[in-house]
Order: sequence, then structure tokens, then C-alpha cells
Amino acid sequence: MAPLKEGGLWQLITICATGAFCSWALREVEICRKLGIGLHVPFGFSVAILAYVTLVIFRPLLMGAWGHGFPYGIMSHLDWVSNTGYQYLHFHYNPAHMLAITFFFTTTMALALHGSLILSSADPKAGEPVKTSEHENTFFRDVVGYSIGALAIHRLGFFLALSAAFWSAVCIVISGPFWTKGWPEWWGWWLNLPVWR
Ligand code: UQ2
Repeated sequence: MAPLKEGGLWQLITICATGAFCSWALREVEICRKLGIGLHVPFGFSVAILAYVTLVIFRPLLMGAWGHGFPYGIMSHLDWVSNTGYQYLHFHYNPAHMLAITFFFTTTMALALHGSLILSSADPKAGEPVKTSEHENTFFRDVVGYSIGALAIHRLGFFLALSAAFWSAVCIVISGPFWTKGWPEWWGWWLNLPVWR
């Protein structure tokens, strides 16, 4: 099968997808306005769009060829991630990649803490009464000496999830356009400090 990028189908998919995603974000703005709620949902979605557009438009533009765009195939996108990682010798040494991974992991931990806390109080075993938010606060004050609160846990989760997507976009857009060597070598930056250089 001929590669998608040769026939221009990849570019067509990219334009249609980007147009559809942005239109959907604007539709979410309309719905938020109608409901009189904040624009958190379209804002969050726009960070996902940013990560996608970084892979398929910003980075290939900065690299100078559409061939650098992220492929849409099942196996080909896996190959791209693997090859692009090895091109920089060891992608886990990319500081922005480290941040992104840490935010992804922290997001899953926060959602595990939150989901399990909600289920334990709102869905008790048969015959037990449903518990209140005071029980939720008391649980975490007993185990870790701190409760962030029912509103703030959602703000924290939102921040963690968006940070994961944001730093993912940063870690790939700096690889190539702004750093062409291996990422392990980046950690020698302190050797170039003026004090001992
Ligand atoms: C909490 C709280 C919730 C929660 C959770 C906590 C009543 C129903 C999970 C506990 C959260 C803490 C201690 C912060 C964890 C910090 C990080 C960085 C993961 O207190 O309020 O609401 O769901």
C-alpha cells in the first residue's frame, strides 16, 4: 500500500480533523454559554487539540517537511514513536518528557484516590447508609493528615491532566526543531556554566 503522505490523503485527513476538532471546541463554547457555566470544558479540550496539532502541523512545519508528521496507521504510529524516540538516543532523558510522564502518572493516582473515595462513600455495601462529604474529609485526614476538599480535587485533576497533555506537546516540539542531539547529552548543560567553563 502506498504511504498516505504520497497521495496527499494524510494532509486532507489532517485539515479535516483539525477543522472538526476546532469546530467542536467552539460548539462546546456555545453550550457552556447556554448553560451559564465556565469555559473549562472547551479550554481542556483545546489543550488536547494543541497536542494533536503539535504532532501533525507545528512540528512538521518547524522540521521543514510534512513527512515528519505523525502517521495515522495502527502499526505506523507505533513505529514513528519508537523511531523518533531512538533518534534522540534515549527519549526518557528529555526533561519535558519526564514532566509529562510524571503528570500522567500523578493524574492516574489522583483519579484512583478520588474514584475510590467517592465509591466508598456513595456506594456502600448493601444495608449500609450512603456517607457524607464529612466522612470523605475524615478518611484522608486520618490517613495522610490532609484533605484537599471536594471542589479542589477536581481542580487538581484538571490541572494534572492538562499539564500532562501540555508537556507532551512541549517534549515533542523541542525534539528536532530546538534540540537535535541525543537527550542524554542535554544533561551536560551544567558543565557549560560560566563558573567552570
Ligand atoms: C480529598 C477529597 C476528595 C478526594 C480526594 C482527597 C474530600 C471527594 C482524593 C484526597 C486528596 C489529597 C490528599 C491530595 C492528593 C494530592 C495529589 C498531588 C494526588 O481530600 O476531599 O474529594 O477525592
